[in-house]
Amino acid sequence: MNDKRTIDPATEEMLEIAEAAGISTAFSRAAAMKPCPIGDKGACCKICSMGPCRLVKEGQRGVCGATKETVAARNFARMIAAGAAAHSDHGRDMALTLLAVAEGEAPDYEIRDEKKLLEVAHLLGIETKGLETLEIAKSVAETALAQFGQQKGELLYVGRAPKKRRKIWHDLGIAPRGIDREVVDIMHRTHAGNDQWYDSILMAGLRTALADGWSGSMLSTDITDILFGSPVPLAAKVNMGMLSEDEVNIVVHGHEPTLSEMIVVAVNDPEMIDYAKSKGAKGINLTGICCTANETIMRQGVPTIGNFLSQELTIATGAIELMIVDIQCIMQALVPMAEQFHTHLVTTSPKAYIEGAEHIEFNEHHALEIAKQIVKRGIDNYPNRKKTHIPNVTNDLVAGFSHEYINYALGGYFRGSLRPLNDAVMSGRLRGVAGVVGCNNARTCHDAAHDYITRELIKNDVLVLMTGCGAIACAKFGLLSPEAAKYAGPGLREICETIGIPPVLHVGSCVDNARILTTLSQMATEGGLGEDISDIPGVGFAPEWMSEKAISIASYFVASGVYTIMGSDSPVSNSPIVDRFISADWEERVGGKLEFIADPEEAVAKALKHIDEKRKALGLVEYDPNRFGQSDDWQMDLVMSLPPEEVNLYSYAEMAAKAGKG
Ligand code: BF8
Repeated sequence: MNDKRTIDPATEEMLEIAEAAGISTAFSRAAAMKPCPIGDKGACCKICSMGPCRLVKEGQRGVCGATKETVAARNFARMIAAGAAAHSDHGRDMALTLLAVAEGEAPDYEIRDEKKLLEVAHLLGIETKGLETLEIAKSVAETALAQFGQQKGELLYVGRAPKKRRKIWHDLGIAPRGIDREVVDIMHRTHAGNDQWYDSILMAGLRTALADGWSGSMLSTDITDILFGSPVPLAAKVNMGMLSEDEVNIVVHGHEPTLSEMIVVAVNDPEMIDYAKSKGAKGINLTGICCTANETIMRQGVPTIGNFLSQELTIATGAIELMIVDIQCIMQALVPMAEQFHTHLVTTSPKAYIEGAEHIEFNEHHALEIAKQIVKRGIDNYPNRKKTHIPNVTNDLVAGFSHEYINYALGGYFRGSLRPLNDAVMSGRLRGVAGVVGCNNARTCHDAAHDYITRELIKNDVLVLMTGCGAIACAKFGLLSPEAAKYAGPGLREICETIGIPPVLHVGSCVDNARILTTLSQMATEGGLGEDISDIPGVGFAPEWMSEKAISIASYFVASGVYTIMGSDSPVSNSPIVDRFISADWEERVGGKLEFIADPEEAVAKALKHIDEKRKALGLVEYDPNRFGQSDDWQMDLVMSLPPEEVNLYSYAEMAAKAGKG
């Protein structure tokens, strides 16, 4: 669909500069190294030393006799387990931080959202009467931590799913028992000589994914909100133009807000700012990359300068004094890139060292002290800055749509409710809803599929919720600002203009996909759209996915009843039986299905068809793009009739003259 390597002008500009200087990037390395044609189809088994076995011929079996179905299913299930482990371990660390705060061992943090603390305590079945805030926090942290080690029964947050959905999970035996237990179950099950039926391997995979979505990630989001505040919409900026020419540029990259929130405090410390000035800078400019950026933009308005595939190229600006990383999605290539410039790279997590980077271990007990020590590294590096090239590219967005805020926006403070959202879908003002999430992938044009799919969805009156690098991608093209309502279909546009929201809502980081589950669950129980998530006219997309976390997310969406489309060819295509199993068979059992569709146009067509079929099954009116948008607002009607590129060209007087109102 797109021969370019990126549609982001800042990334394009920096890519040209890097290539002119002969610097290797993910883009050039992807071009130089084709993906393994055996591994990319799930045909390679390397779980024992008799292999690796490559099952490329019809009817071929591995040395142990494993079929291509077993091999493809094992590979896929292990991707789910790795993704679930990453998300959930992040959740565990959030719970440990909450415990440290409750026990007075993390003095630099506090409980910022007491209301959410009480809600979460209630959801976890904790009696709060007569307890002080920190006592409740301790109980919440301990109960959350116990969910990781729970051995039997089912996880408490399973109770947050609609009743019908829970019954499906119980009947199929896939209600998750314990977060760690489900990850270990997959690793054991897929060891050589164990579970050798693709069906049971993949159903266990769904149970593990559910442990991630409905517990590990959901607890992570909840506890993050308790500690750092539930996001509310705020105006912010995105892309590399937010780097500063005359301040110390410090970048936070990774995932855990425990670190980045403390860096925010450190860079605003007057002592630190004075220190920066003593080195010749005008101040300190903090920006973010990847999901740490999503966390800090939605709570603090810290600008985002890039997503996964532009991380290396931000360093090529020559303007970054310090890049601080914690966990996940951090390219090892940052080290050789930083060596070409003056950027100092600091790793901070005991789980994520990178050879060649300085390691300053972060812990919540001495958080601010360590954060200042790290920030000082950046300030000390400012005098080493040489020639810079900062692309003059920025865009505006509104970030911070927690599910609580979506409730509030639609129903008000006292009657926060998704009723208006359900009504809009029922009346056909909205055709449906979609979650568009996930990464960038060097095998496909950077940001292009996110942009295309999201534009097509909103044009067709589908409200889009976004997280992760996808949200950053669409923010770069203005789709996360209220002005983007002009790209929306007439029904969605009216809603956006009435409430003042963008047609694409930024709901957070990848862990925050749990917010989408919560919203869907609430829509299902609100009434009018069936009784289960699988009844809702909705779809999920991960158009440019690359990480194992994305496979876990997609699988928990499917297990929750959502038709989910991932970009790229199928990683299990070596077995048409397994390919069919994760689509048709999963749909028959759990109501959601997973398809890998590399062509974004085909993906959108299938998604809209699915939404229309769900509308029909619910007995809703057929979607008609001409039914809405005929308000008496002449300005709106006129703007609607203009091509998008002309919308901002006219003054009020010119508009009035055009409409005969002058
Ligand atoms: O967790 S979207 S590239 S940054 S995996 Fe990573 Fe993918 Fe970005 Fe966040 Ni999610």
